[in-house]
Amino acid sequence: MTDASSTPALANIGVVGLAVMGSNLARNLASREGNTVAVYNRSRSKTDELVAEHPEAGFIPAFSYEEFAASLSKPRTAIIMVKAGRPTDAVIDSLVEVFEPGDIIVDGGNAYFPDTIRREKAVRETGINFVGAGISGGEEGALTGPSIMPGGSDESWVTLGPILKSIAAVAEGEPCVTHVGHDGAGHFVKMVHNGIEYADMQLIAEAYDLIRRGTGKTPAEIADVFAEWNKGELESYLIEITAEVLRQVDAETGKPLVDVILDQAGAKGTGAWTVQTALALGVPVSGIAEATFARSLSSHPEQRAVAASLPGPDEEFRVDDVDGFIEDVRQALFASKIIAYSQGFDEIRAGAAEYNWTIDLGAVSKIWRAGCIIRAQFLNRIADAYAEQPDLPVLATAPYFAEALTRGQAAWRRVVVAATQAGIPSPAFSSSLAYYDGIRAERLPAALVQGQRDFFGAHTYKRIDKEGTFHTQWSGDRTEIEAEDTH
Ligand code: NBP
Repeated sequence: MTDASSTPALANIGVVGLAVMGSNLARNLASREGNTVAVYNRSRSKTDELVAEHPEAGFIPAFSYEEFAASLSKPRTAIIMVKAGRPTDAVIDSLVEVFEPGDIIVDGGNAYFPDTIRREKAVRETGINFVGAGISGGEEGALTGPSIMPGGSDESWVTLGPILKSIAAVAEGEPCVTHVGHDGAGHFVKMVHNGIEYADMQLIAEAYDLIRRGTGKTPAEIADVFAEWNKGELESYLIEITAEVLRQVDAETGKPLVDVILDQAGAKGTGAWTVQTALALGVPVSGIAEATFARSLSSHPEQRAVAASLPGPDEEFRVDDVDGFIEDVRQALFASKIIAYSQGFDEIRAGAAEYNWTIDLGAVSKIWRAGCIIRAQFLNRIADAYAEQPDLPVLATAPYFAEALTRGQAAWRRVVVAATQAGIPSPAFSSSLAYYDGIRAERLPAALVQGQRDFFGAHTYKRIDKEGTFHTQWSGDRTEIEAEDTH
């Protein structure tokens, strides 16, 4: 007979790294039925604090990697929540020492997906499963329910799936987690999520700027506009918090807070990763790129100070029809948002093809409906579009989005024209419109670019009227020859 009191309880899940994200995730895990959570942190004080402050969680504290491994039931499953980069590698190396084949190591930090591919490959050789999981929703999401994007093997998903489902946000009864794909797929999708977030935020900021400068409305009045928009097709967390930010008054000066915040936007790098990856994959994510560049432009005060002397339009920008202009901006925002998401999903599709991942784009849109920063009703329409046609080549052409673009394109053009004439920068609005016009164009001036390339580099071209690859002998008699396409 076993004496239960002398058998130490084992945890079904462990968390390594108990700074704000890890401790909140550990508390979230402990609050769900069926979970017992082992916790470990490099410096003991964080572990002691967490355990003392949350006796209700029933944490099993560990003070060495050996103790941590011994406190976990098999297959051992541990989520790492430490600083991305070297600290993550250090923790993985330590866990590999004490774990056994079949155990599961999850990196829940913000890793760059090529690192995750590398780590998965190395850890797999030991027989241990390695899962890179994108976790979105910040501190609050970690505690109450994030959107989770795990990669890794099918085997690890069997054990990990129910645990992650127990802590994820819930949208319309469905947990916001899915097995995105193998090795780095989860962190790849999380990266693109963040890129889309950059575009969404920049588009909202441009809408605010145009309304403010075109109508003279105060930030608090514009907050009302956003609150109203949040009742319609633009309904989303980002629109909701925008209204809150615009309504906020600075206690010290009595001014709108937005007017006393320095206009230099920061970035932690995931937008840049999304754009760099898109460039490598040859996917035009112009909305995300412009949003990322807009943050960079804002953050060069020394350049902005000297460039401030350059001229703009002479006349002050004021619209006659305030309500009509605001509705135009709303339509332009929705149309540009459709393009940003369409481009983001295009990148995920291209990434899946490049790295041999099977990614269900509809499932990805569904797990973004709650818990993460870009959560919105709109994502249901994306899920519908991929349910209808899983191999949809351009998301923006799905019936719901095509109808919205048809309805909104005239307003979108008016807004971009007005912004251009008024000298108000709207890089995300205008680049999204340029993408829209580019992708729908029957014929592009790319033909001329091919001619130029053939002229200076003999890069060859194809013809519209016959098969084959051709080169014109530009320096000689300018005859065309059929060429081997070796460039
Ligand atoms: P931090 O990113 O600030 O990392 C601090 C943690 O890393 C501490 O537990 C620290 O231990 C541990 N650590 C370091 Br630093 N070097 C270590 C090493 N060599 N070995 C073992 N542990 C080490 O924590 P955070 O802000 O809670 O973020 C955790 C992860 O979550 C990061 O990857 C971050 O990018 C990501 N994150 C995501 C979101 C989101 O919204 N999804 C938000 C914020 C953060 P110590 O106490 O001994 O120094």
